[in-house]
Amino acid sequence: MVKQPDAPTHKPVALRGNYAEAAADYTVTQHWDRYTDEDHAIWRELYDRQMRLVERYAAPQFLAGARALKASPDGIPRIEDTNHILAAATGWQIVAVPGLIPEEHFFAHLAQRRFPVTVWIRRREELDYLSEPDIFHDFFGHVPLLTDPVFARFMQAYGAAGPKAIAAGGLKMLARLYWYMVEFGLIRTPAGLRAYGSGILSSKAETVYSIESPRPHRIAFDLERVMRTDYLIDDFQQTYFVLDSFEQLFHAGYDTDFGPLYRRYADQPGIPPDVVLPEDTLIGREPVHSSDRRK
Ligand code: HBI
Ligand code: FE
Repeated sequence: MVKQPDAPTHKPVALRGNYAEAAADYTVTQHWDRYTDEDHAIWRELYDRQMRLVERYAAPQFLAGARALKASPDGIPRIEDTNHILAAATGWQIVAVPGLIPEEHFFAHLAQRRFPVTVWIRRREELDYLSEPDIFHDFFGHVPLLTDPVFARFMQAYGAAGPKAIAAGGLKMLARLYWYMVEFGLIRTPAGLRAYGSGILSSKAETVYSIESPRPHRIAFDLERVMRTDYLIDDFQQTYFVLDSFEQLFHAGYDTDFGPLYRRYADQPGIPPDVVLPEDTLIGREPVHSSDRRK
């Protein structure tokens, strides 16, 4: 028997969702009444253990958002129930999708302040890790920060940057920005380093690892550095980039013309994910005091 070749993209060969009933923009009906008792039990288990961890490890803006959403301790949330809270906070909406959707559609939703949330939930054997986003990752991990006005504006600007990146051959570089700053971002707070990335905060083990472990590099955010750095999709990150504030991320994303960056770096090999460069500013794990924030 021959070994199946690797998929040509970073996406799994076969996606799990049911795309047959999706509309042209890839949205679907959630069909909340079709979730089983086991589906809701898996949600509760994930929710309980993760809520306890984020109290200690998550950025205050994430926690505030999770509380404002009353993010469904009893079972899988109904997507429509959240939309009036999000709409009042930042004008965002969430829409149901079957799973990963093509980049151009993903960008179009974000640019219109709609966050695509996968409808299915992982199986019990996959409680700790799965390679595709499910509703726990998308809803618990991503939606709370959409209540933060500054982060929400960054997400919209990110979506709006998509078509130009595709046209300029810069998709890989733009995707790195999402990976490091939306999925795996850390932020400095007066109480110490905290996580806000959804890939971190929807994972029990990586929530602790990202903040406590001495192993990964933690490097002060620099837009160009992030957009040049390759990433690992199936292991804990070897490098996390650290923000001073969401304003810093918003301004980097919004005020920068990515065109020259794409032209300079799109055809160059990426910086390996475990490398520290001489110009990097390393961030320690100790609490940050306001007097030494910008050394
Ligand atoms: N689709 N549902 C969904 N969720 C994602 O996070 C996602 C996607 N499609 C494309 C994509 N992410 C990435 O390629 C972009 O961040 C670049
Ligand atoms: Fe995600």
